[in-house]
Amino acid sequence: MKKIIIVLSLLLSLQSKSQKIQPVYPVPTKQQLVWHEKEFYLFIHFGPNTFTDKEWGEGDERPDIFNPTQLDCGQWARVAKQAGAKGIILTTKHHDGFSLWPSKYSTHTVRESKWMNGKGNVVKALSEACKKEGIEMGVYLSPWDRNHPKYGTPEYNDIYIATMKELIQQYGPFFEFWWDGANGEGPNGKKQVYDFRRFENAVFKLQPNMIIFSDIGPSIRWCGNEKGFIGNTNWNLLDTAGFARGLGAPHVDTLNQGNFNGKHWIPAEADVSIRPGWFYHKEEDDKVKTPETLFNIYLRSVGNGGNLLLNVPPDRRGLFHPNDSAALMGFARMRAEAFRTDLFVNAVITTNDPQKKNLLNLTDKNISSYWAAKSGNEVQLTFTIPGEQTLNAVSLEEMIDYGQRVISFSIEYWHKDRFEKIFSGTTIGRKKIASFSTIKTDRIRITIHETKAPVVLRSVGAYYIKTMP
Ligand code: FUL
Repeated sequence: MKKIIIVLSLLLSLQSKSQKIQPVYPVPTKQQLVWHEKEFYLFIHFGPNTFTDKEWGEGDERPDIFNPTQLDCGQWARVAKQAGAKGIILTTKHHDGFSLWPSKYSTHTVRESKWMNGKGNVVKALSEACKKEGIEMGVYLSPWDRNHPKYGTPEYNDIYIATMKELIQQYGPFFEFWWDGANGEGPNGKKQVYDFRRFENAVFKLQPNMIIFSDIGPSIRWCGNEKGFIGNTNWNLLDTAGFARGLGAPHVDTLNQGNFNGKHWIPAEADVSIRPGWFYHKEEDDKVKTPETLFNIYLRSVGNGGNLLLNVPPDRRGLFHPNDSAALMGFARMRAEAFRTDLFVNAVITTNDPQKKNLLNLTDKNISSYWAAKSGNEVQLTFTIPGEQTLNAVSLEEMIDYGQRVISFSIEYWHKDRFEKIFSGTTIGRKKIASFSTIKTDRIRITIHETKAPVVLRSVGAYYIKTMP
């Protein structure tokens, strides 16, 4: 059996190679491709602000105020796993400079607090909990530090690098490293000139497969807002020439949509909090986003080809509040129900393209098989399903290994005696979930109007989402 599988996959790869797909550059790195498949993971903001009710601490908070009564990183990781999140990114140090592990390079850490008699270590506990649950961990380490006495001097850059090293070596590997864009004054009123080039080299040297987030990459970019909305048009490409991390980024609309002809593959990540604030505040207990709101965010982030980083802040006990956990579970149920039944699974697929082979790769649920058109624009794919079905969403995925190609497409459905348009779209990218008003039909036609090169699609599905926002 094993041999047959090996021969078959060899044949498949030979077949696809014989089609000689010319990549459209830039293309994602292997690491970025792995990142794209994660889709959804959690963010955790936790620290002195949780206890002072602030969003941005001043840096002069007494370490003793950090005193969770029932901290359990196991709960965070279990809930994340049950919610379908692929990992957790923790604010190991926010702008107030307090480190959630006993860093050698700071005197403002859990070690200086009374919590667990100064023996506690949140970073270590979370890294063990994530391993136990089989999810990944990432870290947010704020470059802006309102506590460190060296902040605002060139020496701080060395300290920041040493701190990253300490984190990665002791608690890594991490799937993602998060550089926040905020850059204000330190305790002495000075601002820091960050040496991001050195930071980047240091991280990649320590862990070459790391994904680094900042407003403009190098690996992934900010989506330009904190609402969780990535542009309906979303190019995974970005031009960064003339911009510098920490000193200025392209306009937020550009970050939201990418650059059509961008020089680098820097896809968008949508960071958003489940509550109005990033940190826990009791008075926001009844302002937790509903599963419906979260699902809408999912459609506008993952459904627009990026990843969703959803913040869930633990409370003063050091646990997720029941309202947040309930919303996460509701959100997971909605996703499971929405995408349980793919109405295209048994569809007969036809095309006007000369490439009539491999069409079933579009519905085989195998992300490494694909269908590559031979001709360029106005390529049509018609999906005929056995009997009429009710549906309101079509999901499309490009094989982005070969670059992002589709510029515009539309979806039509067979109504009475002809095709009628139900959706007009622009980019597809890694995933596009096109949603529209509910229709009944036995035929859907997708037309790729404009592409940079013949389209390469790996998946097309159709769904009826009962709770469409
Ligand atoms: C911003 C920060 O200033 C917020 O406090 C939060 O950490 C958010 C994710 O990024 O830039």
